[in-house]
Amino acid sequence: MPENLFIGKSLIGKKIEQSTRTLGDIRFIFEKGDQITLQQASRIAYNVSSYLPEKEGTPGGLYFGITNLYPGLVGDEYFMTKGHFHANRDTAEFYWGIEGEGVVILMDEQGNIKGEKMFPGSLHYIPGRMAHRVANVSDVSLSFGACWYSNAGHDYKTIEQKGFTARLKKVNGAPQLV
Ligand code: PAN
Ligand code: ZN
Repeated sequence: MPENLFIGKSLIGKKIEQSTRTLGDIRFIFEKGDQITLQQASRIAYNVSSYLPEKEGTPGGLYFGITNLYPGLVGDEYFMTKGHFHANRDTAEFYWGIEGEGVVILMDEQGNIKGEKMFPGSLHYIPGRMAHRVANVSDVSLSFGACWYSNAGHDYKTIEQKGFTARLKKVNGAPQLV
């Protein structure tokens, strides 16, 4: 038997690491993040179950994770992940949709931005040098898989400072990058 199992949207095993982001942790990514109340701030926005079989930084090793992103809006912006560039800009990643519907937002270092619809079975190749984040545009939770290099590293700072060049908003009931 393998040490870990990947069943539906759950990653089960001995060495699975869990991390959680509350709305309060990620308030800065939203245009109207300062309107998040104390009560809302403790709500979980997403959690990530990861299998990290190599030491962080190992060249060529792989990591595997499942993100579960809850539905909701902050103002007219959908709940989304923080988003990042890989610190090691040359490293690519795969995302794939498992449950729910969302949008993968990809932005290059020049700020050119595009969205790809995510749904069960969708596969998204994220080339190196592309910042990536996912927004949940459905009213159920969105689960997606990810596979990235153990020497990718996460550069959250660039996004914290500059943000993405467009926001995924609910406009007349439908998602739109504005
Ligand atoms: C993913 C992300 C995960 C959470 O595993 O880390 O979806 O998003 P943030 O890291 O932007 O909060 C990944 O892209 N790893 O490289
Ligand atoms: Zn990544």
